[in-house]
Amino acid sequence: MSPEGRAALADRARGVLDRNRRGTWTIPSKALYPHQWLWDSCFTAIGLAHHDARRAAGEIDALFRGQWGNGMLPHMIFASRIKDIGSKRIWQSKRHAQAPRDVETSCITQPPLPAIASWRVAQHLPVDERRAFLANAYPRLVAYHRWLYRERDLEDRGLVTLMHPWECGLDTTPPWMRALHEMSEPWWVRMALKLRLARVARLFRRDTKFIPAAERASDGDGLRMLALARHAKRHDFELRRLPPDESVLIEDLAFNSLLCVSNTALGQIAEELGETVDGDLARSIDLTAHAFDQLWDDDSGHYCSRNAVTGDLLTIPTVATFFPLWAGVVDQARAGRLIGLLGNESEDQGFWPAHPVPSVPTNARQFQERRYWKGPTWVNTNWIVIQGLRVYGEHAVVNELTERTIGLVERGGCAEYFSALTGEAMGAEEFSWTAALVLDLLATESSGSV
Ligand code: 9WN
Repeated sequence: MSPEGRAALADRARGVLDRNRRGTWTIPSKALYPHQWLWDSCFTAIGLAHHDARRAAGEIDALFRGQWGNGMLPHMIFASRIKDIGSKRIWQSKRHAQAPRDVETSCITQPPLPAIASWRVAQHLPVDERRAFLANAYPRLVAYHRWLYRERDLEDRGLVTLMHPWECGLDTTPPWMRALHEMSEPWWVRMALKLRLARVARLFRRDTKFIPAAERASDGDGLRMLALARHAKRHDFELRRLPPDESVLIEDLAFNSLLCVSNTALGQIAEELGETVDGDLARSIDLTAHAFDQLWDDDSGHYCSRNAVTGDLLTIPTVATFFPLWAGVVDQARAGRLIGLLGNESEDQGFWPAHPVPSVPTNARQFQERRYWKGPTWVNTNWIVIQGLRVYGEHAVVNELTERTIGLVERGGCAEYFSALTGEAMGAEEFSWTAALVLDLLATESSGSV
């Protein structure tokens, strides 16, 4: 792409982030996602940092509005002026003593990117502002990481357990959806599915009002996710209270990989501030760095999520298999197997179709070209894969994947996701993390620091 083409794309991306701005924070997209989401805001801040570091810092500070007294950062903070009663009713956060009083939030979390985003944003701030920003963020980040280990790693395995697929960010990813199918369903879900009433339930869904139903969670998956949220609510969203045999409890690969990267960022922030991460938190962080061995399936040559109750690996392949690379915890032999799945030379093209990297490999039985997290290519997951390839010095694949990702957005706009087969743009339009991460890719590429 020519320098003019790049500048024009950066302008378009900045335009999306400006239109999606809501005061101190940014919505993921106008019609479909009018609130603040945890990992979306982190991606947004990472991209914004190149152009407006103060706004990027404000984006992260705005996330702390939602922090619970126990340290949890919720996956959503609701915009006060938008009704969205259906969605708020799932949570009713103000019933919880630990929840903030002045904003409504969800009661579960999302991939723990805030320490990573804080560290990256800080690099772009003037020295005095940088220190003040990090000094404010640090205790909040420590409280969040402590909450993750205290409340979600009950057996000190170094792996955090999730109670709902909305926590993993890749919501309808096949391993989670299979686990959800295996759970016994409440009578109303069974009845709705049997009588094909799920279509009626669609009338109450927000997403299918804006996006074709074939590109979103299926009716069955949608109902089961709703039922699981209600189940978690009955147990106050507390892992220690959830009955293991009636719940879906997963040590999620994507989440734990990002936690591992985030732990490193937390350490960097501590060092800059002259602080030390110690005690239980330091011990847990060390356990996490060594826990990925348990998530490796040698037969398939993939990393997997694990059922936290049975210990079974969930072996359906997904893009998350590449995430541990970013954490730098993969030995050379395994890294070689994983990286061998990417690039023009790869023998197995499932993860390298015309528009890589699909959320599920195209040759897997579970691959669905158009459906949300069951096949399409997403810019945020490509960006994560690129970070991992950089750690392992794979410059050729980094450049190739960066070019292809930028190309998808140049042709299709800042869409939520893209067909891995045709590159067609799908999902929400003007999607913030697509815009922000393309800005980051363009900036990193032009600085030559691949
Ligand atoms: C539920 C906002 C969020 C993303 C998630 C994505 C989707 C929400 C939804 O949108 O999830 O949290 O309504 O489906 O799966 O990763 O953070 O963009």
